[in-house]
Amino acid sequence: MEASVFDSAYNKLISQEDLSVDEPPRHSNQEKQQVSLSMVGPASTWDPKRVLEITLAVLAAVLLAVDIGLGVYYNHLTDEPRKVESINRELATLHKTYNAASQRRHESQKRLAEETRQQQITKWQLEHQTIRSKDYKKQADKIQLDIAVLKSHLPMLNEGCRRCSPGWTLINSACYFFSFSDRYSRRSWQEARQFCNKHGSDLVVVDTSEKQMIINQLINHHQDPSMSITQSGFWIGLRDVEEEGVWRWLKGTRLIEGYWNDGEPNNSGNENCAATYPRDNPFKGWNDAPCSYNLKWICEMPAN
Ligand code: MMA
Ligand code: CA
Repeated sequence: MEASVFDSAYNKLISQEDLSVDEPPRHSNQEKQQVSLSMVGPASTWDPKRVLEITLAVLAAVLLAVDIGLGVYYNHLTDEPRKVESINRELATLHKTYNAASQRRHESQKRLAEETRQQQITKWQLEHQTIRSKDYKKQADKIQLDIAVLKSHLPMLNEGCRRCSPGWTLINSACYFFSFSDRYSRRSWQEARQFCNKHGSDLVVVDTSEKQMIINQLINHHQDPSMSITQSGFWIGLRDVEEEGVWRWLKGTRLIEGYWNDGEPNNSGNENCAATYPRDNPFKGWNDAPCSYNLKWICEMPAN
């Protein structure tokens, strides 16, 4: 279209020339231009035809440049929607990619949170198990200790089973019977002695302080707090029946060292039989009591 604008301008010029010059058509176009220019201005050194030619050429070049420019601009304009479309498509793709990445990020975050939680639980579990294992270790140590103690008792138990009857206690190669159990009601000195004799033994002879200490310890341990002190004595094999104040063991040997309580023996009433009572001080365990009193008793026999 720019070309047509150019053509019309050119034709206008030509027609103007035609109006002003009426000459036969022996002139070329160049000649026509020169003629018209010579008629427009005063005489010049320039060839008017040539000037016109150059002017037209310049004009044509300018128009061509404008045309090209406009073409380029137009192309540019017509390109724009395509570019926009392509950008839109690219944008859509980017959007999709972004969304997908976002989704993956979100999922990763979720997994991370879950793993973090799992890790925390594992940590807590470990903590818990550590405490438990410490407890187990403590228990195991205690069991080990218990085993050691029980093992140390084993020879004694074996010896006890082997050398004393059930219910009898082995102390330094002798078997002792204490009528701790309620099955055995309290008895007089004589009845108590009969019980011992029936079991191949006799009332205990407490002829060493070691014996007195062990006996005191055992009867302290089995002491019935509800029982009055008068009833809490245990008959031993010691009497002063034959001669008042002369204390003899069962086989007649005289007492050398006694473990009497303060003020005893006092023969309060008629007290010819000796008993030992649970005391803090084992050396103050004995008292003389009436032989008819019902008390508990201790038998003794050599171990088998
Ligand atoms: C008291 C005390 C003794 C007496 C007995 C009799 C517990 O001791 O008086 O001398 O022989 O009682 O049970
Ligand atoms: Ca007494």
